Parts: sequence; structure tokens; C-alpha cells
Amino acid sequence: MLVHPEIRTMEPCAHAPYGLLQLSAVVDQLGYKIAVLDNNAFRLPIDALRQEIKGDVQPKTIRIGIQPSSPMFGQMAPKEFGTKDDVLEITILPDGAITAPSAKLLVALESGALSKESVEALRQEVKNFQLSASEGWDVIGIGGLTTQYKYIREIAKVCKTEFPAAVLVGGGGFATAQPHDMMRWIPEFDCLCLGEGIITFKEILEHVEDQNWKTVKGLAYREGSKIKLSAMRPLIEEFYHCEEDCNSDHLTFEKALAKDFACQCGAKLANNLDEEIPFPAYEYGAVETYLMNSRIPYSVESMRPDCRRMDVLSSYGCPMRCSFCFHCGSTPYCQSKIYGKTVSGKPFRQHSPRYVVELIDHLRRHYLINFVSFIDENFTVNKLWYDRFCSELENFDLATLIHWGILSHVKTINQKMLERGHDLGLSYVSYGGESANERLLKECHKGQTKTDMESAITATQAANVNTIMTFILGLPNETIDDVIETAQFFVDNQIHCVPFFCFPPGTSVVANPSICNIEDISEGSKVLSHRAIHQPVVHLIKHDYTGELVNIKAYDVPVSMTPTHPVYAIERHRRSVDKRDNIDYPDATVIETIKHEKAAWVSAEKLERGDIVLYPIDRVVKDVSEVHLPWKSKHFKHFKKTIPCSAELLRLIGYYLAEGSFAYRSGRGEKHALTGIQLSFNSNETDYIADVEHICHQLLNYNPRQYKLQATHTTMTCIFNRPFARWVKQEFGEYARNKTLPFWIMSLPLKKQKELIRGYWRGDGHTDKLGFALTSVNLRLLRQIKHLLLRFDIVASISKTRTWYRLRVQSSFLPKMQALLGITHPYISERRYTVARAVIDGDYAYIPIKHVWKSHYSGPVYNMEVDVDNSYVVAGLGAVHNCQPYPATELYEKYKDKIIEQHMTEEEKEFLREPNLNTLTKLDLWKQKSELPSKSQLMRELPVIKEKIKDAALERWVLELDDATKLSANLTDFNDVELAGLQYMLARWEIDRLKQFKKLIETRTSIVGNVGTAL
Ligand code: B12
Ligand code: SF4
Ligand SMILES: [Zn+2]
Repeated sequence: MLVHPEIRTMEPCAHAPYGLLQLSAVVDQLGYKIAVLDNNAFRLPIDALRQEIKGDVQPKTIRIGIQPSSPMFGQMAPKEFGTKDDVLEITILPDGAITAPSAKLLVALESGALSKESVEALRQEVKNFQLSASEGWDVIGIGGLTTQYKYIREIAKVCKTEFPAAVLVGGGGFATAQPHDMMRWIPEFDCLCLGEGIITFKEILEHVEDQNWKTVKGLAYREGSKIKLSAMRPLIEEFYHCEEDCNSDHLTFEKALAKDFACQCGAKLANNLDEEIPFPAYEYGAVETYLMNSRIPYSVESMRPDCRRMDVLSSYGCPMRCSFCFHCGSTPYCQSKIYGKTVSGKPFRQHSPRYVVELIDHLRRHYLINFVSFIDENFTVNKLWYDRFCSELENFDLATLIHWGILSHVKTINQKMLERGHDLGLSYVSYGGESANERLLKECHKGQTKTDMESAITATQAANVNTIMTFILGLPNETIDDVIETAQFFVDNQIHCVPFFCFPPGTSVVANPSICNIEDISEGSKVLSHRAIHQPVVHLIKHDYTGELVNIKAYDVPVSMTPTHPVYAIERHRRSVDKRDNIDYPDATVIETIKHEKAAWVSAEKLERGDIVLYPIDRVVKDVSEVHLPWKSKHFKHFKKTIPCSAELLRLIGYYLAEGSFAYRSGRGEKHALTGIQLSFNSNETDYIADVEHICHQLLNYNPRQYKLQATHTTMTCIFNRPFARWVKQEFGEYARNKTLPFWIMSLPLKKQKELIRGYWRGDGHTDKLGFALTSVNLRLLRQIKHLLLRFDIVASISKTRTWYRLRVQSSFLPKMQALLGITHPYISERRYTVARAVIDGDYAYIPIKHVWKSHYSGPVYNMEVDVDNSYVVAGLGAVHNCQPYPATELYEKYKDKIIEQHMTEEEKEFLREPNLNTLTKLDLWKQKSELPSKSQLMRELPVIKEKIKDAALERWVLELDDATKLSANLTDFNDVELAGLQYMLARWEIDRLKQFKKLIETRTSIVGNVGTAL
């Protein structure tokens, strides 16, 4: 049995344990019985894991990243960025029954995040795992990285207690990097496999009986109490040879390529590596779990709701010598670290291009994958190989079926490779940037300069391939100034560590209390989410940006945003097989048929005319029965204190919004001078004038005064009621440009809102050939009216004329608007209205995009992080995604608690820092002794004691390596909280905050207490 412990538990599992699956394939070929327990997929707690290993199948809860009705980012967000609310937990019971919270399950199924087939496949996977442990395990292997130490140690203990006779072997990064330490700390291990396991593991199986580990190359093993290393395991060689063995020539890839992989005897030239290493035995893994969580925020294709992404490896090692990079024993550097010497041979080896493409094809056929992430350390080392690989993709016709992404070094790639790759589905390239500081780049032997990095970014962008660049925070000797330099590089080169999308100032966001400009939103205020719920804003982001903006016009004045900003939409044009695509700009009948299709978060730049944006409708109803007027006893004795919030009051407000202004008594301070409200009507609008009179009488017990102005043919109706005027001014604002609707109006019952719209329309509205129209200079107010109309299932459009904005209701919405206003439109009876271009269904308006175009922009851009739903509504467009929460948030939380609340004692710190005799009592060594040693004894044993202390401290440090990876104190003086904060700020381009942080550090007094504020 091979066990894969948990890794990055903050995210659902998205990666196959590639090495273990390769080993399984090898063992399978040899005819052994094998099972893989991928606890990274199942995440069983240790007791359940114990039962599982014993063969008593446990219920398994599989976490899948979903976000209600936001398949693309929903899938990605929780996995990649850890928002808990959007994880669906499916529990599969031993009998195959499945339980899951039904509402979430439904959402997942509806949104396409999950299919019935996937659920079935999951069930099957769990069933496959019904291990027959009755015979017990002969060999148990545990693989993992050093960061998994905590889990590895626990699992090893369980395995050894339950199956003491089984050979327990470890392998992978943790074993290779620290064989001695691991053997000491985990005494349960019989041996560890150092470096490549393919041949070593085969030989381990051959020696299970005699346990003659010495003869197996590449092992750490025990000889009595001693830990020994056997001879070094040579790397599996890469060479091509005749499949029929007609000669003994070993050819390089270049030579084999020159012969077109054909021997002179006519047989094929085979790659030795291909023969030694079979395709990973995916069938032993929990493939469906990996696939369901496989969306990554690296490119549009890798984030799509239907993305089924799988890792593939085409090569081993890397010829570069970056000092921080670990190649699991394959490079001379790694080997000399472990053995003090190196083996000859090429550390960088590749499978044949044909093998790799056949593997992709295999995955596509068996698991319907459509995206491949190459996990090669550096995919572009060999340009000829890359070229041949591209040709093979073409030969297999895979280019149209598969998108792929790679890891690369900026110096081993060029424009031609990128362009050819792009034509064949290359979707992202992730480069190791590491730092933007030349000194640090040199010190870590990265072999690249800032200029090289910039050229690669430019080339990649020019080839239309998404550029990812990863950085290391905490390189030796890195200072906070270096971090700031790196952050500046992110900004200058538009490197996004978290998906980056923003809006320029002036973009209206649907918020509570009101629609407001994005730059005016404050942390803690609430915004409407794509699920039509008001959610709190938890973080604000502002950057300087120079580059393209995408402008989208959809039933409103255009809205601009950065090109990758995800908009909640249905991409109609992508359905190329569908006849409907011929309709350039869809009408309601077309939208009706596609509105139930999956909406996804689509990058703004991918949207086109005819795609549909979703506009959430806030349908919450909250009545208000009366309103309190600002009443001051001294002056207002004869006025009412409270008036009913009736339909009439709302109509009066409508009149005010359109026609109202305030009357002031001249010569005094404004506060005291406000005397009343004046509404100006055309003198022949006698109905309205009478209506105002009637309302005033009812509500305020007051008869308004009329003033007729002959010259303009208007009648001024004046309501001299100071508390009422004050209330109106305070709630609804003054002057045409500034008038607004307070939040409570937006959720009143429809019958009241109807009256407000009526009143407003009577003042500012008119009918024309097209329908009903309202004109105003106040875009915000018109948008608020638009939102009210949505509640009546009416989609209004807004356009801009030279001096004002016009809200229009037309086409098939006319009957509803007619009913709302209580007026007959002259054209309705003649059926001269056309078919609508938007549709309302439930909580969304489905609005077609009319135009999309790009423009250049230089200036500040804004975004925010919204709790739970990770989205907000931009007035005039629809729902958009927020910025992504970053794992550092969790990281920060985690360390904050640890360090601030359970701050280590001085003694503990001392213990970790410097071996100190005061800490002796902490050691088992001394606990076992009944009395303290004499001074001379102590001096004699001091070196041993020091070693013990050091070892305990080191193990403790490794034990704490966890999901987040311990950010070691390379940035001198920084603790983990601070480093987590730095990571957070760096990733978000928060240069100003970094600078503030720097100051804080410089004047640190009690840093732990201050850091919360700084972050
Ligand atoms: C995919 C991947 C991940 C995935 C994990 C995938 C998984 N399911 O475990 C994710 C994204 C989670 C990840 C995270 C990290 N990764 Co990573 N990752 C890789 C990557 C790209 C591929 C791994 C892989 O499958 N390799 C291919 C297989 C065939 O190799 P292998 O796993 O080493 O297995 C062979 C042997 O080791 C051995 N073997 C392995 N297990 C066992 C078990 C037994 C019993 C035996 C006998 C033999 C054996 O046999 C296998 C066949 O030869 C490698 C780079 C690379 N190309 O290897 C980096 C790499 C493994 N990652 C690395 C690092 C540093 C990290 C992070 C710490 C980075 C960070 N700072 O956050 C984090 C870990 C965070 C955490 N919380 O623990 C380092 C490893 C350093 C080390 N000490 O081991 C690598 C090598 C990259 C590098 N060049 O530095 N990573
Ligand atoms: S180029 Fe990348 S994979 Fe190669 S040594 Fe450097 S960091 Fe490691
Ligand atoms: Zn031959």
C-alpha cells in the first residue's frame, strides 16, 4: 500500500500524487497487488485512517470547491484561496450511499460544478478503495514533501502499530532532503528511498524477505542503532535505442530526431525512459476528486467551469542551478548535499514527445480531460524537443481539444516557441521570477536579470499567452526594500499574483446605503452580490494602472474595467455549433432559450456583442410604516412629528425628485432659513397639482400654496413645512444632480415603490414613439429607478445624450410599465412595439451586450474583497467578481493567533534560539535521570546535549512546517506574522502599505501588538 498524506489542507485536493502513481504502475506491471490511499483526497482524520488501513472502510468526505451559481471562480476560489463557505462536502458511506447538503449539492449540479457522472465516478473511486486488508500489508510506502512531515510521522506510527510485520518505507522530498533526520525522528521507518524511486522501489520489494537493504542502492536504512546510506542510485538514463536491438547504439534525442525516430533496420527508436517508466496508474488515485477541484487561476481556460485539468510530467530535473531549487536528488548539487559526491550522468532527462502526447491522449479518452498542467520543473529547456512535441500534438489532433500550461525559465524560451505553443493550445506560462532585485537574483544563481524577465513577459503577452510569475519571499539576505522593489516590478509589468481585476474611479457600485462610486466605498459597508444579497466589503484595493480597459455597453452607459475582470455572463457566441449564433444581437426569444444555461465568470476581454450579462435583482421587501421628521419643539410646535409612510408620501417624493426644490428665507444662515419645498408644474398639469394638494392635506394636514408664473406657464406649489422639508432634504438630497434614494426606499413593498415611480414619471417622464422615457442629469438617480423597475420585472435601458441621461422602457416591457404608471401608451394598441432584448427570470435580468471595445487608460483603479459571495454589482453592467482573497489572509490569521495569543514564553524562545543549559530540564534525557549531573559530568556531556537540543529544535521547526510552509526568518528580524503580512501586501501590489510597514518595523516597539494594525 502506498499512502499519500495531506498537503495544503487549506485547499481541496487538486493534484494527483504523481510519483506514487508512477510507482503503482511499476508495481502493477510486476504483478503485485497494490492500493493507494490518497489521504490528501479523502482527508480522513488519523483514527479513521487507521480503520481504513485495517480494511474497515470509512465514510469519506470529499471537499469540492463550489460557489453558488458561480461555477468558474466558485470552483477555483475556495480551492485556491480558501473561502470556507463555498465548499461542498460530499460524504460517501462504505455502502456507496452519498450524503451532502442538498441545497449546495443542487447548486453544484445546476452550475455544472458537478455532474451526475462525476458523483457516480466518486462513488466508484471510493469503492475501488475497499482494500482487502485481511491478508495484511507486506510493504507500506509513504511519500511526501518535508512540509508534510507532521502527517507522515502520524501515519507512520499508525501503520507500524497496526502492521508491525510490514516493511515501512518512506520516499519523496522529505526522505531525500533529510534522510538522517527523518530516520531518527520517525523510528518506525525501516528504510527511506532517496531520490528516484522507480528502480529502488522494485528492488525494495525483492528484498522484503531478507531485508538486505545494504544491497539496494539509494536507501537510508538501519544497522542496529546506526543509520546508514547505501550506495547512490544512478539516475535512469535517457537514450534512444533500436526497439529490435539490432545494434547497441545509444542515441541522444537530437540524433534520434534527425533519424525521425527510425532505426536503419526499419524498427522504431525507443526512449529508454519511456520503457522504464510506465504511464502513472491514475486508476489507483482519486481522479474524480482531483478533476473536480482542478480549476486554477492561471488563465481563462484553466478557470473555465468545464475545465478538467490534470498534471502531466514530461521530464525529470532541470539543467539550471538556482540555489534554492531542490530536484529530489537529481542534480549534482542535491547529490553532493546528500552523499558529499555526485554521480555522473545527465540530470535533465526527457520522455519522448510521442510518449507525452500519448499520455495526454490516454487521459483525454479515460478521464475526459481538456487541460494539462505540465509539472516539469522547466518545460522549455530543449527547443527541438518542444518543437517536436508541438508537431505531435498536431499529429494527434489534440490542439483543438486540449489547452496546456507550463513552467519555464525566462532565458529558455523565445517568441517563436510561445507563438507556436499558443496556436496549439498553450494557455499559460509560469516563470520563476523569484525577486526583482538584481543582487538577490545573482546571489541565488538564478541566471536571469530583471531585463530578461521583462523581455519574457513582453514576449509571452505578445503571443497572447497568460503570464504567471512566481516569486520567493524570504530569500537569504532579502530586505524589506527588496520586497518593495519586487512589488514595484509587479506593478510595472502587470504581474498578477492573485487574479487582478479593477475598475477606474467613477464606476458605480450597488451598495448599501446607496449606489456609490467605487473609490468612495469603505471597508465594512455592504454591497449587492451576484446572488442579490448584501455582503460586507472586507478589503479595498487601489493600484495605479496603465494599459487597456475593456468597455462594455449593455442596456446602459458603458462600463470600463481591466481586461481580465470576470463578469457574470453567458457566452453565447462560443456555442459555435448552434444556429442561434447567427443572430448577432439576440432578442428575448433567443435569451429565453439560453437563460437557463450556465452563467460563468467570464473575463471582460472575452465578452462579445451578443453575450448575456446577468444583473441581480434585489427583491428584498421591508416595509416602513411611518417616518419621523426632524422636529424641534421650539420652532416646530405646530408641525407633525411623525407621518405615515404611505403610498401617497411616496408619490409626493416622486414629484419632489422630478420637480422639487427648496424654499429658503433669504438673509439668514441656511440651517434656519429652510422654509419649505416647492414643486413646479406646468400650469395645465392640474391633476398633479390637485394630487399634491390632496396628499399634503392627508399627510401634513396642510394646504399648499400656489403661485402661478405667467411667463413660464408654471405653477409653483409650495409646502411650507420646515420639518418635512428638512426630512426630504436629508433623505433625498438637493439639486437635480445630487438627488438620491435612500436604502430603505429600495426595499419598500412594490405598491409603495410604484407610487414613487409614478410621481417621478409625472414630473420628468414622457412618452415617445419608442416607449416611456425619463430624462435627468442625474445618472445615479436614474439607475436607482432602473433598479426599482427591475423589481417590477421591467428592464429599462439608460443612454447618454449630450447634456443628460435618458432612461427608457420600451418593446415588450411596455404593457408592464403601462400598468405601473396607470397610463396607456399610444402605440401599445397598435402593436408597434418590438420584441425586447432583455429578459427577467427570478432574481436576474439577462441583458445582451451591445458593444465591447478597448481603450487606453492611465490612472488609479479600484477593487474590493467582498465577504462570502466574492462578488458585487456594478450599476449599468451586472455582477462582477471581486478581488480574490489570498491564502496569506488565512496565513496571517493563523499566525496571529499563535503568536499574539499563545505567545511563546521567553524560555521557549530561548530554547529554540540557542542551546542553553537552562533548558536542560526540557529534555527527556534529563527527565530520565533522577538527579542532575555534576558539573564535570555536564561538561563532558555538553556536546551530546547540545546536539540533542539542536535536534529537538530542528524537529520542532519541521513539525510546524505545514500548509502554509514556514516562512523562515530570512528577512532578518521578521516573525511569521510579519512575513505573512508581507506576502499578502506583495501579492496585492500594496506598495504604500509595504512602505508603512517598513516604517513600523524600523520603529518597532512591541511589534506583535502593532502588526495587526499594520496589516
Ligand atoms: C505538483 C507539485 C506540488 C503540488 C503537490 C502535489 C502532490 N500531490 O503532492 C503542490 C502544488 C500542492 C505543491 C506544493 C508545494 N511544493 Co511542490 N511541486 C510539485 C511538482 C511541480 C511536481 C511533483 C511531482 O509530482 N513530481 C514528479 C514525481 C515523479 O516526483 P516525486 O514526487 O519526487 O516522486 C519520485 C521520488 O521522489 C520517489 N518517491 C516519491 N514518493 C515516494 C514514496 C515511496 C514509498 C518511495 C519508495 C519513493 C517515492 O519516487 C518517485 C518516482 O521517482 C514538483 C516539481 C517536480 N517537477 O518534481 C514541486 C516540488 C515537489 N515542490 C516543492 C516545493 C518546495 C513545494 C512547496 C513547499 C512550495 C511552497 N513554498 O509553497 C509547496 C508545499 C506546501 C505544503 N503546504 O506542503 C519542491 C520540493 C522540495 C522538497 N524538499 O521536497 C519541488 C521539487 C519543486 C522544486 N524544484 O523545488 N507542489
Ligand atoms: S530554472 Fe527553475 S526548475 Fe530549474 S533550477 Fe532554476 S528554479 Fe529550479
Ligand atoms: Zn534496429
